[in-house]
Amino acid sequence: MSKALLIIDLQNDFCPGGKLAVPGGDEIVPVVNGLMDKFPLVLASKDWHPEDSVHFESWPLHCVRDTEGAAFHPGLRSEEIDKIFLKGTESKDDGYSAFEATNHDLEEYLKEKGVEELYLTGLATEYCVRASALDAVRKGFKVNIVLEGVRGIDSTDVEKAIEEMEREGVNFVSYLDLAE
Ligand code: VGL
Ligand code: ZN
Repeated sequence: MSKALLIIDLQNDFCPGGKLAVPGGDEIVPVVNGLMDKFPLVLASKDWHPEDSVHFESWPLHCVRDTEGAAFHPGLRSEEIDKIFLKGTESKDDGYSAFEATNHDLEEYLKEKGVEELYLTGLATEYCVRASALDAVRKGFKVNIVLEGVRGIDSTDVEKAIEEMEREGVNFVSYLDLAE
């Protein structure tokens, strides 16, 4: 059984100084970097919006495709990433889940690679991490979220999202359990 690390939207606009900053978003970079060598496959999603997206009726302008804000955090060892999945790419969709990527089909790709278990990290816990984790369990993958490797926007919403994900069968693990 193969495992993969999936890094959700660790992009400049979600880090302090960015257009839709997640508090402490950059603090997960060393955690994610430290996990990369423990997985045979390292995957990442990018929020990748067109400027005219309906998404910006609900959110400040962020992660516009091909802009600096949509680039990975400069501290991320992005050269270790095997494949990048672009989501939220259409004017009419939000694309919160990595399974909504349009440049590659994530589910198909994981099946091709024989991946049955995912370890999720990234931003933001109650939006794109949540949506990706719930999609993954519903598609039959075993899903673990690395607690130190995620950050959210609002602590009440994060708590609710964690309860919901636990109910749906998402497993929560500590970075320390994976470090040995
Ligand atoms: C996200 C809000 C808007 C996320 C993306 O990556 O969690 N959140 N777009
Ligand atoms: Zn977005």
